[in-house]
Amino acid sequence: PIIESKTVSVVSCRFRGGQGKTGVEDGPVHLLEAGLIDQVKELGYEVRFDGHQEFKDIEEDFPSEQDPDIGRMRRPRLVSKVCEKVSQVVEERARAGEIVLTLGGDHSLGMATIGGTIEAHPDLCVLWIDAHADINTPETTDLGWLHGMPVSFLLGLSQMPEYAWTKGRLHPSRIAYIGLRDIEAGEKATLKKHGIKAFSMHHVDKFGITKVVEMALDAVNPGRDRPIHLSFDIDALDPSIAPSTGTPVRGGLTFREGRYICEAVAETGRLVAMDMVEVNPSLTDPADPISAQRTVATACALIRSALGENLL
Ligand code: HAR
Ligand code: MN
Ligand code: MN
Ligand code: MN
Repeated sequence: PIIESKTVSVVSCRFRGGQGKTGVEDGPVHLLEAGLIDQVKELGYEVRFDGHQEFKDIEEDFPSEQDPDIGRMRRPRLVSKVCEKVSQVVEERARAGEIVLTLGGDHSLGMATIGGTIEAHPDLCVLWIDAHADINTPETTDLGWLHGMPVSFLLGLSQMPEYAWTKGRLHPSRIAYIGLRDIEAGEKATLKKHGIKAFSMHHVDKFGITKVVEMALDAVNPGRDRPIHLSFDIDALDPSIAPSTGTPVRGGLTFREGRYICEAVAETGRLVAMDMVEVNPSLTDPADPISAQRTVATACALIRSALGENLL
């Protein structure tokens, strides 16, 4: 493979506490059942997978009644504790020089994965592929779910004692979005205020995916020499290809556009970490009995692309 590291470290996070729907904790199980590990080995990597991450203790310590809302934030302590743990695991594996592949679980995990990766790779840049900006703060969040907020913690825009471990080390100039189409007013203001590069579906239509990826990389990684963390929320894709997800939004990326983004990252040879999140196999359309299978297959294909499949 083009990517330097020979080892992909799979961090499976069966966690749903950052949002309200059951089933997203089964995402990793279905990805593994679909043969993801063999698919990655097939590409020439060693794979390190030593079982699912264990959150039982934390979940017992913070059942809903012992984890009251803070402001509008729901299950704030549970999410913080789980993410702190995941962050330490990701950091350790990134420091070992492995490509860290985190399987979610919901996207609150993004604060953990990127928070961990940036400790090992301080000059990190991030591509956040999503229908949503996930940059709400405790002040701007409407529903209070943490999966809509991780970027604000990564950038240090949200600070609270319960989240003291989040160091806010990511500079706003080091993250770019692709795929946005469901952004709240408060989030839009935050993006503008900090000059964050955000490419919505409008930009994908206007410029094409090739140009959009080039502009995104030019913004966060002009010399193509910085390590890249690719945080992929499956809901960035159109619901016709990835229907089994908690907050689908019409008018998303096509299968090829999604794969193109991943291939372009692989081509840089600088991928150090990837997240695949918000796959919820329990959300199936009765009129479309293979919706979960299709979503899982799409997620596997995106991962293979980011690891260099089909690059000549
Ligand atoms: N913006 C909304 C919120 O903050 C919705 C976030 C939604 N879902 C995700 N994240 N899957 O990308 O609650
Ligand atoms: Mn199942
Ligand atoms: Mn997301
Ligand atoms: Mn999303």
